[in-house]
Amino acid sequence: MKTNSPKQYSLVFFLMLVIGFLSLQISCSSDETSEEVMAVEEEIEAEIEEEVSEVEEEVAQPCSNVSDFIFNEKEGLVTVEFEEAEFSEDWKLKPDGTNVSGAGYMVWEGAQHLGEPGNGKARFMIKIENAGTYQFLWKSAVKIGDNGTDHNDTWLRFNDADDFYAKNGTSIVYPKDTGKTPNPEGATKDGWFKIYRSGSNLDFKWQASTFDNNGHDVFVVFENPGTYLMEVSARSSGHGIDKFVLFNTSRTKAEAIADSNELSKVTCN
Ligand SMILES: [Ca+2]
Repeated sequence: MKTNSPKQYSLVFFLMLVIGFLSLQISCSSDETSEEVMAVEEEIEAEIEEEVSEVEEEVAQPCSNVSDFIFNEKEGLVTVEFEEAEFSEDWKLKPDGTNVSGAGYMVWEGAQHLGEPGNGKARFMIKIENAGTYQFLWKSAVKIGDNGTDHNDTWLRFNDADDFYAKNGTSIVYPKDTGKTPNPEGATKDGWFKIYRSGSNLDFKWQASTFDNNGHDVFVVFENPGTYLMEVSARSSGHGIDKFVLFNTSRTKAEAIADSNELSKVTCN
């Protein structure tokens, strides 16, 4: 939350004194009509507002610690460079590749955790203004070997959202250990989905599926505006992740993954 600094308060107090003094001068002048007085007052108020907002910009501290970042949804879109989080040491930042954005991509180079989520965790705080159902997608690549079905997945969880599920047509599944059923085929545990990409083209592409051999799209429900936690944890080594988006189902996938989209505005926790 932004707080006003003593400098801001003293400036505002000073400006209030100025406007009070000027108002007094104006009201004492018998030559001015009341319309002119109001016009002058409005002008002074506008100048003060401008001055205050300039000071606010000046004193606003940029987020210096990546673990305090909050990514702000706007018009139904959340767009985040995956490397914009605090990662444990076995996640490596790689700047190579022509099909990536930002500082590069993150890839897990530690031991594989195929059945055990929660290792090598990274956290993203997401601030939602427009409540609703959002689809999740990330842009990822296979960076080890030449098989599109290995080294192609990472764990994902939204524990404090109102719902987290995957859907293919009329089939809806929930992560295991949430009390909700049915659950997908393949790895799922403690509220985590295994999120994979598939296909023989191993380069970065937008896909986030769960449920083995029956790709279900991944959705999160935020029933109220607020700040929510997205967690990622390591599964396959060699799975490189560049960027992710969450998009309100009122928006299209094409709109969500457009390269021209601005990154979500970052505020501090
Ligand atoms: Ca990136």
